[in-house]
Amino acid sequence: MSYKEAQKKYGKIGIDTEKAIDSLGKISISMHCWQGDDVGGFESVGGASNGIQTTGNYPGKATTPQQLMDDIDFALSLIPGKHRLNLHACYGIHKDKVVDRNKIGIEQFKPWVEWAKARGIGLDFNPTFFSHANVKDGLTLSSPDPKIRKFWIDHGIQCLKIADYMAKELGSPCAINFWCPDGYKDEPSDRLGPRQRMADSLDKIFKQAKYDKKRVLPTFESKLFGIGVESYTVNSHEFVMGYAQSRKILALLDMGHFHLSENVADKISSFLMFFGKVAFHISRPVRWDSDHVIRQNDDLRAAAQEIVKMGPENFIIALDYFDASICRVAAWVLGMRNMQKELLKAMLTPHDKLRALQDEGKFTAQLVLQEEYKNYPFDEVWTEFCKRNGQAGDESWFAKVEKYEKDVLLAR
Ligand code: RNT
Ligand code: ZN
Repeated sequence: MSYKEAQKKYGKIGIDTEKAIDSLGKISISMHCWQGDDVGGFESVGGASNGIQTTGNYPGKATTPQQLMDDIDFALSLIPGKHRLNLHACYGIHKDKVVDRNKIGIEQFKPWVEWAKARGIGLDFNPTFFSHANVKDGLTLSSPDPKIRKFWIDHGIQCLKIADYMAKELGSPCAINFWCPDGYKDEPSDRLGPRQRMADSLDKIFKQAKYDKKRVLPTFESKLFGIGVESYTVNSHEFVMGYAQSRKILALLDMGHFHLSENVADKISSFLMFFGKVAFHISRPVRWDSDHVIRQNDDLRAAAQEIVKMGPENFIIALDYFDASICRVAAWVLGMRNMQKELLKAMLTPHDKLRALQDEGKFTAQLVLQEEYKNYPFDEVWTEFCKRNGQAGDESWFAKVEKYEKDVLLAR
């Protein structure tokens, strides 16, 4: 089938494929730098720890800022459209001596800002509350030790300054996400204390930090459990919802941070109603892991459908997964394209028509059409979108990654 024929077929169900292609081109996804080196960062060679874990030892990992920048550039060259980069504080670029987290500043992020400026792309940011000796007994901002709390409060304050600098320099709002691993492996005796200390520490950060609220968007991420913190996480879904709502910041939903049988997409409409904007970590949970490379599965489909129905402009869409067992560059490209594909599929679905069937109680027709529309000629529209963005719609990008792997990654 040609694009023209597909366009006609979609036209019959009231879908304008040109409009869909246009809208998809306007969506910038925040690509996570940390897929490039297994959440390693540039402070030490120790790798990810204290609440973050990767598995696998695939060769070719970026170990210097230049290598990571090269890999990101290469990945972006295979993804249609214009996107953003999501940086973590542990990716600061240090000169002779590593500046500790409570002292880092814009100096360590100038090279990234220059990199982004030269490419005309925006940056998002994250304080790094893990992979550090000051994660004491698994706790950061909720630690009973005031010295530990102070260290991490200072880190949060510095990071907000850095985010403000990024947003100002690049003329693009910067989302800064707070995720802390704080929690306990076994039944705690006190569930309230850590949460009170967490709220107090966060309040201190947001009160003391200097940043422009118009260009810096703080988001706060919840989690059900992690490996080693199976019994209690301080920043549970309820805690994060309550804190974010009362402090007028955004709550962030990570698709991998709920019970496996929970429908994360179902949460979006409530978030939108009460926060006005939804921050999202697109990920894929498998058993206990929350960070597999995203696939075009039902969960991603459902999330994309909600995003499109509620208006993509109301979302901060950031990817969050890390797989150290496969080619890291391929993982980036595949995940970004999968997200775009699901968004496009959602744009090619006649939601008004389906909504009317729901309201009229015509549930048989609703079910039948929801299923039949899944097999409409999406690929022709996707290929056209890619073509207009100078990309191939099929898997031919992978041969380029294989060549890059042979020439660049394996030569490291
Ligand atoms: C961890 C959270 C968090 C991290 C990143 C690296 O479970 O999902 O978002 O993945 O900050
Ligand atoms: Zn996340």
